[in-house]
Amino acid sequence: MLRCPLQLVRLRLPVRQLSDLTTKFTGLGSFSNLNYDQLQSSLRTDSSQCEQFWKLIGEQQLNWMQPFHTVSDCDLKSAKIAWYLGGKLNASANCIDRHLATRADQTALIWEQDEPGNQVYITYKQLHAEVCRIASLLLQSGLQAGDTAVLYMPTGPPVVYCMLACARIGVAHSVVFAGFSAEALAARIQDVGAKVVITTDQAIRGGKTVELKRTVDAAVKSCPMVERVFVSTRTGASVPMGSIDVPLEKNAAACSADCAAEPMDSEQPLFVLYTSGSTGKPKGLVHSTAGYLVYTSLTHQHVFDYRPGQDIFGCVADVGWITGHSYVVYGPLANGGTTLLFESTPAYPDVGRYWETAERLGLTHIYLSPTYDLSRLRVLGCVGEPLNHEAWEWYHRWVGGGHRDIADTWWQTETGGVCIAPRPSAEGAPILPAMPMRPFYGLEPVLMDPATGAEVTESPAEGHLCMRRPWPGMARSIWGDHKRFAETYYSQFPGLYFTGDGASRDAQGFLHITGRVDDVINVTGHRLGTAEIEDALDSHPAVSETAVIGYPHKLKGEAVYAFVILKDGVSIDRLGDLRRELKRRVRDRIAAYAVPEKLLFTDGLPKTRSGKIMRRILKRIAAEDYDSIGDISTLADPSVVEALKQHHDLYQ
Ligand code: 6R9
Repeated sequence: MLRCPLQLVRLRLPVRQLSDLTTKFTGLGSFSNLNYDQLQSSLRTDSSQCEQFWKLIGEQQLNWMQPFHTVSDCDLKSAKIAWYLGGKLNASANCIDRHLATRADQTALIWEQDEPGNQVYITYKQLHAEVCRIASLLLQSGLQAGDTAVLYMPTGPPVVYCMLACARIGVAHSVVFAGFSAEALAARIQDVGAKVVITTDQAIRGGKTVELKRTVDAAVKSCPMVERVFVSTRTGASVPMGSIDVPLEKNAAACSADCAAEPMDSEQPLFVLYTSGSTGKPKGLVHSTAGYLVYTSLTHQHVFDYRPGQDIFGCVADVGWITGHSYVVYGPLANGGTTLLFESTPAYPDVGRYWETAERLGLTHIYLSPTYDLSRLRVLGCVGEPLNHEAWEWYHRWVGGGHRDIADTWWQTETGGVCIAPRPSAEGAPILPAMPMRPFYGLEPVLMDPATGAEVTESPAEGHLCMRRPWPGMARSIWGDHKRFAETYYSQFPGLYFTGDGASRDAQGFLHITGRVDDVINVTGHRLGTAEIEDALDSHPAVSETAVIGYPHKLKGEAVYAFVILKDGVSIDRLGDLRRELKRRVRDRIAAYAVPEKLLFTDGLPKTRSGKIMRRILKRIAAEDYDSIGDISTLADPSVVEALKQHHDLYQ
């Protein structure tokens, strides 16, 4: 396990030092000569300046088929968000066609296959042809603007072709992470009403094959709206092909490599992406065409100081998550960049994979979730400080050679792109360890006191993180449920977007994220709602009640702990089997990463007299932080706590 850091000492990643960079805008009217602090204060104090700023940015970032007449029409009190009204554009043309005059032969995609050393380079010209062929095929199959298609595919060129092909003809894509079970996939296909599903015969990850087509077959059995399943070839293994199944590449090859990019309204949904919330049903967040593309391209450029034509951007996220959408596909390609498609895992064939890949491909940027590095850090025994701080030091020292910038970026599926990050910064301003620090241009984070509902204005302070001003990249709705959208994000603190995270602000005003304040947990960077897992467990006939929490885990960041009360009369002899059955149920209903690491059978849960489960107490028990359990006298039955502690200790 010591191998990885020792290798790293020898590595010389060509990551550019950013301290000399200027973050000033060029050609942006009166904003051109302002540095970060000046620009932020002018945008914060003057709404018309903000409007003017986003107008110039909108005009500058994208190619418009018809110019917009209204910059924004937002009212956060009523969850109304709209940008660049009257404008028409096409996301696929902005990511491909507009670069062809100058970048036709530049590499757009580098596909880093599962087996190291098999990288494939795809130019903008090739990307254009492949996207057009698939778009033509989708049109032939009867898809039209306004429809939705579900993509259940591994990270690789075909999924990018399909995303951009959908965008080209005005079809909203909904990429479902290829680790989700058939049931979870079916629920998403049904919710979004997809007529078309695109998948892959098999995926290859970490040396193992994953049966994607078979999972789709199981899912579409309960999805009568699906008329066509396109199957892309990755391994070429023979997979069952039914009457609605069509091989993707074979049929696309016969289609035209020229397919017009349709002019779409700015607010036309570009994609729907499902994410977990604090209730059981995943939310399909809807992102727009214009605002999303403006924001992801701008943040990609400024947060990472990306220089097209020179830099190779290595975001190792799976395309099935928002990070993959914004910083593998849309941001880098809108900027005419070269972007990495990483098919493998951080630990295959060994834990040095990221760094070996970075060196072999000459990446200038690497963007990843720190969980895995945290694990190595702990194996190295560098414990003793708060986790985030350690991870930062680790990167800084081993990866950054002690002098390269590390950008801790905070954002969410809902925010579309990075909202808080050390860059852009006032020139020469330091980057502090382990905090995202500064809001992006035009954003105004505020801390709210959950008890009083009032803004916390002093510093240093802690509170619930909200955003006061709208920005173009924010989600527009939850697919099919705008009421839920308004209630989830815009009702707790009227007039503000509520993130669901807690944050602290230091004396200098820099922000640090303290974690979720709702029932969402983060397992190896995958977002999960505890209620989703509870629903899966509760569906078992032997289960009476469950409570699921997240607890700190040295490899996964957080892991799932399920407390389970069985129905009366369940034989104690069945406990071993039940434990297996319950884990299996979570795997089948959601995904392998959602399976509880710990599952404790208990006779009672700590509840208030009104019947509310005190999750705070369960979290303390899971973390064995018994001293801070606090006052339990308000519980309906305080003796439950002692019993749970004993059970937990025995279970270890
Ligand atoms: C992009 C993405 C969002 C949740 C978010 C927060 C956590 C994201 C973070 C961070 C601490 C950071 N999160 N960035 N926590 N520091 N820099 O991850 O989107 O999957 O929707 O997750 O992730 O809790 O609310 P998503």
